[in-house]
Amino acid sequence: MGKNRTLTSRLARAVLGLGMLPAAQAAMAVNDLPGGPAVNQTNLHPAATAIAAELYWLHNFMLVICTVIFVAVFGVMFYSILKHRRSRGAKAANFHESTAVEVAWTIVPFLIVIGMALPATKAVVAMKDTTNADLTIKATGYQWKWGYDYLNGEGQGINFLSTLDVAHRQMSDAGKPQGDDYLLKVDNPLVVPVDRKVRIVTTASDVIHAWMIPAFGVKQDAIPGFVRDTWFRANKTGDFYGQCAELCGKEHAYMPIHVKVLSQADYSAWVAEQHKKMAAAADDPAKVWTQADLLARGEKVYAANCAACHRPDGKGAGPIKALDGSPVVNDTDKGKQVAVLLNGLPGGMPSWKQLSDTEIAAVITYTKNSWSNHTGQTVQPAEIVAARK
Ligand code: HEC
Ligand SMILES: [Cu+2]
Repeated sequence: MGKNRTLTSRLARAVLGLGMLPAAQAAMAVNDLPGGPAVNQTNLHPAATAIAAELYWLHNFMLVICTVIFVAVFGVMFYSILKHRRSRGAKAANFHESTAVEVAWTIVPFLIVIGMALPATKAVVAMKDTTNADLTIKATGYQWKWGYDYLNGEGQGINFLSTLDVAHRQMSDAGKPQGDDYLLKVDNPLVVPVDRKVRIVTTASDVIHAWMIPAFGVKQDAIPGFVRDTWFRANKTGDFYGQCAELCGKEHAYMPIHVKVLSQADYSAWVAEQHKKMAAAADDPAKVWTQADLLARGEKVYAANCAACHRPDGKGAGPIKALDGSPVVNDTDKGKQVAVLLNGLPGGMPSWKQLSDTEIAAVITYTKNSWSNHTGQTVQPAEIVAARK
């Protein structure tokens, strides 16, 4: 046995020209990557969805049928060839127009095909049923990265690009692969909740790519100008990996897919964090806004924070001073109103310094250009930043 092994492995190495293999292997210990490829993996990935489990079962089922047919057909063939060879004086039997044989070789394959097609069709139909999804995410293939847009469900509005980790690209350039997730690590993984039906809508912006996660039993082409879809419902939390599965150019190997499956609570927390980040990014205080954009934003800020006291028409009531026609609001010195908003007033006007710079700039611009106020002035977030100091 031992001798056999060394012989075959030497043979394999000779055939593959990999005389250096043992040394290279010793240099970098690689382990299985949960949710990704395993060392010396020969079978399908362990399933993380019901569909993948079904595909795994179908694969084994077909393999068994094909093996049985293979053994039976070749068994009979070789037995006949050997047993009834001419040197032994065998005489060929004549089956010409044997109804029994013709019926048998029509019915038996028919039954086998039906027996394989029925469960396979059931699985394919289930794979194509993308209705009633809890979450819809658009995956866009780019040369060479993925873009994700959360279109529907919890997390709607989130979008980001998912690109191969730079360190991995450098390892590849240097020819020094390292780590179990080599060429599978991205900056922003796709995050989804466990036990929810996630519909992935695929498309591409340049050439054909394909979105594939083996553990989910999902592989769908992403075609420019077309929209395709697929779905999965992960039944366990964890990290799952795949790659672009359509040769899409010279960096095809560098656009991996990493899906992070979180518990519902963790997912909600992630969504809240993303929304906060997006709001902060949108409120970049260095951004210079057009007056129209400030007015539109300011109208919302006013309705949410000021209208309760100052009334939607800006007329105020009693001790709450009118903003419509207010000397402070209409003053050519914008700093006066900025100071009121940041510090409040003793007569019951609260300080609004908890609002973002953009929100304060927008609501001031709005009050300065609404109702009978026509100052034409705009206040940019940068002016609020300066006033806060
Ligand atoms: C809780 C009620 C309340 C809310 C909410 C409120 N204000 Fe006031 N605001 C007042 C009162 C009361 C005064 C008068 C205070 C004084 O004169 O001492 C005032 C005064 C002002 C003044 C000065 C007006 C002048 O002519 O002197 C401005 C400007 C102003 N508010 C803007 C805003 C804006 C913008 C918001 C929304 C971000 C807002 N206020 C929200 C109660 C409120
Ligand atoms: Cu691709």
